Amino acid sequence: MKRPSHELPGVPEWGRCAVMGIVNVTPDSFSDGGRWLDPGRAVDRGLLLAEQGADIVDVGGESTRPGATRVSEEEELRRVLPVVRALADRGVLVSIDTMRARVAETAVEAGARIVNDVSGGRADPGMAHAAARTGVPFVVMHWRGQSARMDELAGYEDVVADVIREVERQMDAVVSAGVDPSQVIVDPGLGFAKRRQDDWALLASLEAWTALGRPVLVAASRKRFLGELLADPATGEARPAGSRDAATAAASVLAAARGAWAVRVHEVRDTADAVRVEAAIRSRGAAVLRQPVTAGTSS
Ligand code: PMM
Repeated sequence: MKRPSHELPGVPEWGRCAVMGIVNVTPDSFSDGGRWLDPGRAVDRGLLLAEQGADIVDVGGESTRPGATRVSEEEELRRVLPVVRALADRGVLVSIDTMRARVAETAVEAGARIVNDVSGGRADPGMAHAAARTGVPFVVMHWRGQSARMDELAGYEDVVADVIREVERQMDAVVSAGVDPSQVIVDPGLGFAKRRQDDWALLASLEAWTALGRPVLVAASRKRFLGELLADPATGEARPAGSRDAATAAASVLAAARGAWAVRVHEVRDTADAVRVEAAIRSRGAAVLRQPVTAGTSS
């Protein structure tokens, strides 16, 4: 399958699936809550992810795990701004993961170059206008409601058709608010108001997503459906979040092979290697053969 190519202003075209590394500056995210709450540690983490092959570092200050309660805007700003500024100053391409217009705009002023809104502009009525003013690419993720009640909202007749229809409606809404259509990135929102079978069906339907003609972001990393797949056969207990990275890399590289523009992951190294392997296979080694080869090295 030929890889769709997309020009997003201010964002390079890597010629392969991009890798977005996650820095959650939160005490309560589902798999890494509290680890990067200190701004200095969060910046170091972002720099490490970039060194390991992240093309983009996604900085978020509010957990969206099922059942999470919201933080204040002031607190969210306090968490993310120093981290966005420091990473951007060091040349990292930063996306800001927020549902709030003011956080998005302030983060772009501080150097963020993509706005990643898990609500696709639905949570804050000012978001689409703010995203339009910033002029940076805007992620429209499929979303039905706040995390505190999103599990109740998971009901579909045909999950792929329903989710795509709802995302298309939201794309129209943000474009009506002034977002340039060429700046829209779409995301099926794995785990957000989805049952596990919904997540698998969405991952199996990436062709329908790329057919929207927009870059597709896929964020399977460490999510519940992977933990349930890998449940302990003896106890039935889901695999803990921190032990889902091999499954994440597998899901991510398969998404890459089916045309995902980017994959969003907590641990970057394996996925960064895997998307390079995928690109090398797709190009029959052309990308690799352009690199200098040292004679006699076969191991
Ligand atoms: N998932 C989470 C947070 N941000 N952004 C996008 N675009 N897509 C997602 O699926 C997504 C996201 C929740 O995961 P985390 O709490 O581990 O970051």
